[in-house]
Amino acid sequence: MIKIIADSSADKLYYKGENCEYFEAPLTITAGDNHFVDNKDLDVEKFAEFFKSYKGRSMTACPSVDSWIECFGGSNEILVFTLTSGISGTYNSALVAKNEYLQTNPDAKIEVIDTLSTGAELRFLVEKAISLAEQGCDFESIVQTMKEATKRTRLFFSLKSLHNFAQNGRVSKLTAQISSVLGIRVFGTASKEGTLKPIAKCLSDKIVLKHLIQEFYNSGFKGGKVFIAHLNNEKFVQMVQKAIAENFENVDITVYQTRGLCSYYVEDGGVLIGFEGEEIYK
Ligand code: X90
Repeated sequence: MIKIIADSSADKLYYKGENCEYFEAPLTITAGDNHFVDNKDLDVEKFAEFFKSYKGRSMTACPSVDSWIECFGGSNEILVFTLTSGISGTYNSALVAKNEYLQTNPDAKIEVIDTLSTGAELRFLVEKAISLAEQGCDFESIVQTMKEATKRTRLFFSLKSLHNFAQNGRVSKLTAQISSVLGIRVFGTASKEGTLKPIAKCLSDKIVLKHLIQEFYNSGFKGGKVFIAHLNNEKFVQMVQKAIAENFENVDITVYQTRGLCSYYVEDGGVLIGFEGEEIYK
């Protein structure tokens, strides 16, 4: 049984099939005395509601080494995807966990992939790896295919606030300023280096959509799976679904709500879009 593991920014929680099992190592969010663990027990609706009105300081922390090792347990073939090392210690903590696990399980094969992205792109990669495992591919070929896929997958976002990114020092002051204007949506992507890269400041959803579809073309998108994660923004998600269907054939779109960590960073109305293009990007 192959184990596929990601951090909780993949927003899938858990899966078990014929050939593989999937687990997530949770990140944590702290606001004053309130401590949230981004796992299945988190009430995401209450959590998001809490942060809508919370005015104090808050912070996040990457999964502990122990939480990774807990996910690894019981398997000798472990494929790990982490959110970008460009803005988080998550990849590093997974590497430390790998080395520790190997000391007690020297025969285990563990591959840790830094996706240089997060959210819906990470989810895309996880789903692809699961589907390869369920098709019966062996561990080595899944690792190979996934390393290649990671170069072509893309993430785009529309965010109405970068407040929590700025507060946690995960974007530059200059980038943070962009979103301080009310009503502005920051449209952007994960850069090649795995950092948050704004592309345009948009005054309406329609303008975001124009940029987004252009980026689908620029990435050489030729259909296939698309993952859309959002926090309370059905309206814009429907516009995106419609526009993708109008522009491309053979598209399979999965829409879902962000869970804890992603909800905290995208904030209310935030949307993440992940897919695989044809052009090598990373
Ligand atoms: O505490 C930690 O180590 C977590 C650090 C930040 C994690 C950010 C997750 C953001 C989720 C926002 C997507 C847009 C930004 C993409 C930049 C690569 C969703």
